[in-house]
Amino acid sequence: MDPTNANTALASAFVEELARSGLRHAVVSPGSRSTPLAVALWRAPEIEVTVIVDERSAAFFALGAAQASGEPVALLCTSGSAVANYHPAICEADESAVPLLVLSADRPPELRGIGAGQTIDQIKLFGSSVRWFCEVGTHEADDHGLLHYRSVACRALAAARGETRPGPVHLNLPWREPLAPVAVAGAVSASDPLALAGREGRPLTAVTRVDLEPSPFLLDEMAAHIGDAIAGVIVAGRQLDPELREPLAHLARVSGFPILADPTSQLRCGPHDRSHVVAAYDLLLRDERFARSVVPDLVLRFGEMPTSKPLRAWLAASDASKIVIDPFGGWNEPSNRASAILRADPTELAAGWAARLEKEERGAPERWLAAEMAAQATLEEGLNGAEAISEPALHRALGRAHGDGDLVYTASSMPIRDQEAFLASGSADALFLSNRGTNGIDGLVSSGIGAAHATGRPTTILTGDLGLLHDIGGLAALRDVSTPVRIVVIDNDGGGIFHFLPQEGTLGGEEFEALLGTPRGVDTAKAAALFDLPHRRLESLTDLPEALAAGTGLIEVKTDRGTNVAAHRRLAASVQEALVPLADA
Ligand SMILES: Cc1ncc(C[n+]2csc(CCOP(=O)(O)OP(=O)(O)O)c2C)c(N)n1
Ligand SMILES: [Mg+2]
Repeated sequence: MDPTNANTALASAFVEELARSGLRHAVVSPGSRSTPLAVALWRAPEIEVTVIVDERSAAFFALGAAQASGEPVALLCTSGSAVANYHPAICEADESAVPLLVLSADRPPELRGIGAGQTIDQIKLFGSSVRWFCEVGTHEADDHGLLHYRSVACRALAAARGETRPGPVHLNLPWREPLAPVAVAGAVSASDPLALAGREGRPLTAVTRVDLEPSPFLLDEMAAHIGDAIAGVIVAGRQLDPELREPLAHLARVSGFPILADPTSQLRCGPHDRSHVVAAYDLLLRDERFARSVVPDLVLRFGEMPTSKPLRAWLAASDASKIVIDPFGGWNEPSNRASAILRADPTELAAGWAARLEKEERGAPERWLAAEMAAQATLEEGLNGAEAISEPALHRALGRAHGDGDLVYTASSMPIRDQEAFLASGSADALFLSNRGTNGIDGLVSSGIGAAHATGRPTTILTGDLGLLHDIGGLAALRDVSTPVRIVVIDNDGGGIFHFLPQEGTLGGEEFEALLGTPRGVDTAKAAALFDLPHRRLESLTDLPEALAAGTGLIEVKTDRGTNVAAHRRLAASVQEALVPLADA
């Protein structure tokens, strides 16, 4: 505790508790009102501080760091509109259950609402997006005040880590002058040792986690259902825990269920047994005959609902019993058709069910696996070695280029959809992340850089050109990051995704381009130059491994919005053709 004055005492006691509760990373934006906390964070040896000027980018950087590490990251900014810039990332953290601790400095109550400057109403600014809001208040550095700050720090981190759902927490902290650490004699009047120093080496109040171990009843009951199913499937959507791979692969093997694995489930790629992984489900389920031939009677979904529209429609159309495994207490069920949501640890469920079913191991899901093989062979033939760079071919090539330990952060819009449709299953032990809570195209550059920084993993960010433009200032954070961060800019000069929508046909070409296509002619080379970053333009997909190996920089990949839709349709049609012999068999 720093007794220089009341503010330093309260701020340092607060930060002491954060550090003792396990906080290791804070992202701070410059400002005066936040000085007591900024200095306390900066001086805490356990906490690494990253300084980012733009609060919107800072919040996305923290979001990426927290998502990739699974640990809460603190954000600190000054009062006023600065705080409001956190809002998009807070929405994403809420929807994606990412632990963030948002600390907004504020003016004290007597300076609010009177035109005192740089003051807005910060109370509950983020509405229902935060797990907990607390107006921490103004306090003396007495026993009561110091214990309050210590206690709020412990509680805030526990709430961010999840009780039971992780997410953002907002603490509003007003400070009176002096904001700088100037000495004020007699400012600390506390005498209780607990208020003055807390507990040596551990938090004032340690908080245990909610136990998610499944009951034997749940394991027995569901194992029986799984054993009874004749056409079950496992849907693996976005989730971050690589520990789920082995037990889920085991469950697939003994149950004879395929795993329809979104890349961000971490199940599509990795060193685990991928014998039951179906990567091409999006293309396969576009074929109505195939979709009808694999109507499921039981669906076990781990992680979020994948993006694929054909998958969603196929699931909605079936009468299967749909079981959602969602440990976090959210309502992760956009179809409104689930028959149960199981609140238990996913790895323990998968392992427990697999163990119970082991004795009656079933045959492999031949129809699915044959279709997967046919689809992958068709994609390989159509895309591997393709002369021209196309968006599907790029994702195929990226799949071959990702290495063990890599982190891949993929933008909403077409990159995440193409990755889902075209990335083949492979052995690379990479971590696939995205901001699919709100599907925003904002903050992607910052999120990816934050994730790289927090994990030290070589990182590949996949973004569209408008995605880059949206968070171009996020590139500034690269100056403090030593890990390689390759930013692949899929440059189709505008919003390629909109060409897949009915608006493309119903609006006139000019209107479509003005309102949706929105070509902005962003010159990736000049963007790189502004931040003094290496830039290279990819002329052939065979150069991709070399471009990635070159380390931090922007890799520009030019594609064409105009021909992209037709290329997608051609690939889907050739996959359907490849399925014809299977249907006849
Ligand atoms: C913050 C935010 N603003 C607007 C949108 C709507 N939107 C979805 S995709 C898209 C275009 C993205 O273009 P680009 O990043 O170049 O990717 P492409 O579609 O070309 O793959 C827009 C504006 C959004 N999802 N998020
Ligand atoms: Mg684009």
